[in-house]
Amino acid sequence: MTQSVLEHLKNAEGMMFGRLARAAKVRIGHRTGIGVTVPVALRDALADPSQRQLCARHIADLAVDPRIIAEAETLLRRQQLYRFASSKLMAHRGSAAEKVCFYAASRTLARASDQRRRQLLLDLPSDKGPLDRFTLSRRDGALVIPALDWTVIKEAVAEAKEAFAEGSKSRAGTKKFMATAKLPGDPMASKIMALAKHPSVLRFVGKYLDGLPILYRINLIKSENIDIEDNSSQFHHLDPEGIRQVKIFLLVSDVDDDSGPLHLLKTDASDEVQVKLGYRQRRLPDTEVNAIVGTDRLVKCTGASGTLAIGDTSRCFHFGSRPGKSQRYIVMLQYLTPFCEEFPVDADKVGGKFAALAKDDDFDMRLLGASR
Ligand SMILES: O=C(O)CCC(=O)C(=O)O
Ligand SMILES: [Fe+2]
Repeated sequence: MTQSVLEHLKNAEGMMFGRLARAAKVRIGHRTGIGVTVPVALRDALADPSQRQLCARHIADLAVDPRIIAEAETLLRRQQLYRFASSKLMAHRGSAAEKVCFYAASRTLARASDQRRRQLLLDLPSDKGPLDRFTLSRRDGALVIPALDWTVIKEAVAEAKEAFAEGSKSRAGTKKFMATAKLPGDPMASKIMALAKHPSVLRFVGKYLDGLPILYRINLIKSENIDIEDNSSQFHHLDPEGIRQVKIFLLVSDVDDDSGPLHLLKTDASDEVQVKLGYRQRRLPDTEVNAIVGTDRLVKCTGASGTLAIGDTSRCFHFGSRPGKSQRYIVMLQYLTPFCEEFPVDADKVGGKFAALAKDDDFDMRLLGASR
């Protein structure tokens, strides 16, 4: 056999082995004493001082409370991988420090995607839109932008009103106090999608998330505002998808004190609550939160139709849809980073509601989560 054929066979074998090994996770995983499989890539990365340094930089980037950073750095130094290697465990049971480690490790492992996403953000067409005038600050993580005189928003509101008029279906069994309506016909051609994908909106979200975000989900939500359901999002909570995300709530109807407005507790205050309670996923009564940080830094998301309420719902405690005199109609746009617990630490593909609809180009695939 010639040299090149041998080479070819060796490469093919290597690829095959890689694929098999990926399919049978255990073979490339390192099993810890408590039954969590840590990808070898992660174990190796954290054994390498330069990779650990990169992790530390990503942790610093998050600008979380110094007490959370200190705890995260200790976890990394001790390489207590089982504490943050499993995305499912992290999403539902992780502490702030563990989630910070998951994010930093995932971002370190996906360095190429990190760089590419930052570049794609810089390459966005520069057609400025009104959101270029605003910044979501890391200190607040919450912002209300009163109704702008912008066609893109007006058309999205009009489309949402039509969709709600066509009927909404109750999410029976799950959240009885909320119902959802469908995006019209071809979701990719909708006005709501045009808003969600507008360069000005992506730039705004991407500046906060450090790169082209993943547009993960769009929900048209009608809140009945009649009943209170125990242990629901009507009580203070953090969203489980990761340590950081951005949700944009477009108010379709006018929202005032009587229509169950969303309330967001700014990040600095929310961090204090997390530290004080050693918070892990659960719902908190107002009294517990108020006793720690009061209500000065609670942002009430009211406004006229067309208002944008924006929040990092993974960093900011929040609640909404409490009983009131009127119903609330909103469109929720959810943006994630590819380094959050919604996706395994070593995933190539990520996913999301629109992943299957992505065009065959790098930008669209990354934006819709078809690739990391
Ligand atoms: O405004 C609400 O009803 C709360 C919504 C919420 O918790 C969320 O979208 O994450
Ligand atoms: Fe939430």
